[in-house]
Amino acid sequence: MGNYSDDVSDEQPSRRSFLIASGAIVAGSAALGGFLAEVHKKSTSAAKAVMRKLPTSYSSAAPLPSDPAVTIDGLSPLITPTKDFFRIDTAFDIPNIDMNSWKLVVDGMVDQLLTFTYDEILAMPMIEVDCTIGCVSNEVGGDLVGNARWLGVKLSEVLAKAKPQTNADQVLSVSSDGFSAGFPFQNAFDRDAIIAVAMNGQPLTAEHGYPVRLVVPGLYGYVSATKWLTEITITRFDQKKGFWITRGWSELGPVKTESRIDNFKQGQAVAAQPTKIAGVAWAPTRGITKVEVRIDDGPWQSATLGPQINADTWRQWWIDWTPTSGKRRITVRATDGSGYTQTSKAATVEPDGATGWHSLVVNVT
Ligand SMILES: Nc1nc2c(c(=O)[nH]1)N[C@H]1C(S)=C(S)[C@@H](COP(=O)(O)O)O[C@H]1N2
Ligand SMILES: [Mo]
Repeated sequence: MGNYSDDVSDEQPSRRSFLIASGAIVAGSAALGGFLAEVHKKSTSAAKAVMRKLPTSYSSAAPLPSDPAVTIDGLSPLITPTKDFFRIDTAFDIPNIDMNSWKLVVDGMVDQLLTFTYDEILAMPMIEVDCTIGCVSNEVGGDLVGNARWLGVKLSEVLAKAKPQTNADQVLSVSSDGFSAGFPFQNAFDRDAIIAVAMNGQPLTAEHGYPVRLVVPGLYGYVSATKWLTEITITRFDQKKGFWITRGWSELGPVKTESRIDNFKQGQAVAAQPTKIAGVAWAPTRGITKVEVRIDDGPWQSATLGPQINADTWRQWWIDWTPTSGKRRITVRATDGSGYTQTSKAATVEPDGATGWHSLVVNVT
């Protein structure tokens, strides 16, 4: 069993964040379809969160292994600090939630309609889930992905209480600001999907969905990770569609197998002396079994793999490298637990996630 501090501050998010407006969920400089509006803004209207005490008794995840990033410069940490965790949503202003009236409703094709207050949710049995979540708009090599330790109520237990009807095939989650995301009904039961109340040992920040959000391992955020959650509707794909589905994105959003070079940037100057190439790879629900690195058109070399917390989390990797002078291309590819190796074939983020190898050229002098 784990423990949380009772003394939770109500610090407000103030860092610059990615905010995405009408059109396409894409961050970075790439515009998609010509109707992208990307906004960087300072959050000012975050809910003055009513920070309740988190449960002190729950089913803990295993202790975290020691983090190789401590000794490898530029490698992503095993757990992404909340302040560094990417943010993607359609909200110009973080919903200002009145905790006196906030409720979570489970409705739709259920025999038993359910309603929960925040305190009622906090009183339910909870599990800790280590899980990498990612955005479908993440370009190859991009940073719209992060790994966190979440705490929440098992979605399967809540849904079971609602007595879903057998012809339902979709769980559609809705937020206080009208965003919605739907995924196959069975995915509420075949993985550790949770109604999350905490991230990295603290109540969710306003930016990341306070008071509660969904976390569903293996599914992109746009079909699953609803923040500022207010309603879970049991329905059918042929009856209701999530926010992005009517805007050209794929109905199903399983996270693709990805790998990324963390410690070198395109065009970077590199000294011709022994160093390491390092990064992360992820294939939530399948896990990472192999990462290979290639210099120029040389042979693929197996990288050392860092600890795998579980199959839902990313895995760090690194390999020794003694660069020789000139322009050197570094390429990485990962293989997941199903035996699938990332394809070299490049696909755009729309409609269901980018493919291709992360590859960049550095200038060795
Ligand atoms: N209410 C709400 N929840 C949302 C979204 C949104 O626009 N509104 N975007 C989703 C998308 S596309 C992603 S990738 C994740 C990102 O979660 P994060 O901002 O906590 O990293 O949130 C999901 N949940
Ligand atoms: Mo996303």
